[in-house]
This record gives sequence, C-alpha cells and structure tokens, in this order.
Amino acid sequence: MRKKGKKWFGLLIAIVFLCAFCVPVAAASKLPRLQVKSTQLVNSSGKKVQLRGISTHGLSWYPEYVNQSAFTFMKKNWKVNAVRLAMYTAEYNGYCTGDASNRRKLEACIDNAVKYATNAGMYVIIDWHILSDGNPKTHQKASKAFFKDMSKVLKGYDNVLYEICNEPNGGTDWKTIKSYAKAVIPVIRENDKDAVIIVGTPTWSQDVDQAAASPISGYKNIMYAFHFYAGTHKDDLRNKMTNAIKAGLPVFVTEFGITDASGNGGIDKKEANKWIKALDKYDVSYVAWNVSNKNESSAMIKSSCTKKSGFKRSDLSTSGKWVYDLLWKKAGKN
Ligand code: IDC
Repeated sequence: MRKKGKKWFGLLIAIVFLCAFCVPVAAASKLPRLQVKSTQLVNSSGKKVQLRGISTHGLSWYPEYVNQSAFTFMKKNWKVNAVRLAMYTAEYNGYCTGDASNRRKLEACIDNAVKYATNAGMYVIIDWHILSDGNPKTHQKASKAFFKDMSKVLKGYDNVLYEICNEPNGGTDWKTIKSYAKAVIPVIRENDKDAVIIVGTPTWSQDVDQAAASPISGYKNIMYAFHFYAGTHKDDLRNKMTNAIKAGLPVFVTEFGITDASGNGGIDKKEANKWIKALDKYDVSYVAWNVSNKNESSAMIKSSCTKKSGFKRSDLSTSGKWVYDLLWKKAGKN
C-alpha cells in the first residue's frame, strides 16, 4: 500500500513538472530580428525588408478580430507580413481611462495577439495609440509601466516592434515628444536591447521634418512614425516625408488610409497610388488602417459581413479590396 502510494506520488510530481513546462506558449518567432540601417529596416544579414501590414481597429472596440484563424488568414490570404495592435489610451475603454479590469483585458488581448502573430509568422507592432490625449506626456507614467511589463514578458519574441505614441497632436512639439521618448525608450531597452522602437511625430505623426532636424541620439534601432490619408494628404505632405528620408531619417508608415483623414468619406485611389510609389522608392514599411467591419470607408470589411476570419474578396469594402490588391501585387517581394 505504502509502495503504491509512493508510485502515485511520483507520477503526480511528474505530471506537475510536465505541465509547468508545457504551458501552451507560442514557439519563439522564427522571423529574423529586424534592425535599422541608415533609413531602412534590414534583416540580420543586412538585406532590406519592407513590412507591409494592417492595423487592428481599437483593441477594446473590435477584439473579435484578434483570433488565431484571422491572423493566419491575413498572413496567407492577404499577404501581410505585419500586424499592428492599436491600443487606444483614451478613447472607448482606453488603457488609461478604463478601470483595472479593462487594463488586464487589453494586456491579455495583446499577449494573445502576439502569440497568434508569431504562430502565423508575422511581425507585430504594439501601438500605444494616443489620440484625443494629444500629448504623450499626459500618460507617461502609465506608458512606462506598460512598456516595462510588455518588454519583460515579450523579450524572447524577435518579431515584436514597439510604437510608443501613435499620433501626438494639439500643438505638442517635437521637444516634448523627444523628452517622452527619452523616458520610455530606456525602459524597453532594459529588457530588450535591440527591438525596433517607433516614435510618433508632431501633428498626427506628419511632421517628420522636425524629427529629421533633431533625431533622438544615443539609441540604435529607432524609427519615426509618419501617417497619411490619401483623401486628404497630397504632394506637400509627401514631399515632407521624402525630404525627411533624404535627410537620413528612418521613417515607418505605421498607419495610412486611402480615405480622408477622418477614416471615412471619399476614397482617392489616384493619390493612394502616388503614395505607394513614393513608399516603394524608399522601401518604407507601411500598415493600412483598419481591420474591422465598422461602417466607415477605411474599414477593410463590409459592415454587412459578420465573419471573424475567412473573408472572401466580396466581403471586403472598397478600400479593403484596394489594400488586398496592393498586398497581392507586392507578395513575395521581400
Ligand atoms: C478613427 C477610427 C474611428 C474612431 C476614431 C476615434 O477609424 O472609427 O471613431 O478613430 O477617434 C488616425 C488615428 C486613428 C483614426 C484614424 C481615422 O490614428 O485612430 O481612427 N486616423 O480618423 N489618424 C489619422 C486618421
């Protein structure tokens, strides 16, 4: 009897031991860690890489599109190699305006999303999506705590990039953004020496000229966000972008749309094509806004479609189809 008990005890210990090491975590990313060389992203052998991705809508707004099947589908059928996780800080159950349980929910959502993206073989951008809270300093303390935790938990994931402030606005100047960046970057660097960190720029991430005039020094693998909406933004903004790149600034278009800047309204395909031509010329990485079926023209999915994955071309909105065709055209080109 005693002997039998011992046997069972041994078995129990073995099971506990096995379980502890078999927690279903995603396999470490097989994607090469990206670095910034001159104005571009490159892989570990120095070859240029252009990320072409899509952004979620707000993670609190549309968490239902964060599922393994959708992420695998986007990689295989939409030909994206990156997904951006837009976590609003202020709007609609934002991370900084909701309660603690909302924060835990968003953290779990990001955790899952990173695993899904990793399993699907995609890069993933964690976006601290400031918007109505136009000055990133407003929630600097929360941002530091968030990125400290995230970079600690995700340190083994070579496919993670950090975007530390979506779109500073409301007159927030570059000096202020720089001071915020200098507070947040070291927190990430403490856990992750190499991950690419993308910093937003003044006026809804449009004034890359200001960043080019005074880039952040002392850290490698830093990029600068630039956003455009083809229905609103034309040659003058495009020139601002190309001039900043020519001046040596590593620019990443972490958000763009072919609608107007409200995310709704008219679509301008002619202007959108001009933008893509300019991005391709400089191998700028870009991410389209947004994966949802919201009744707005920038949403990729028709509002009548309630699927959460497995979308047919006919389930896509006009801008969804445009983005789809673009991604297919580029598929396979690094
Ligand atoms: C928009 C969404 C819309 C939502 C709104 C919240 O498309 O459904 O109601 O935010 O204020 C941005 C922002 C991005 C905006 C998008 C379109 O980064 O959050 O999304 N946009 O307005 N910058 C320029 C355009």
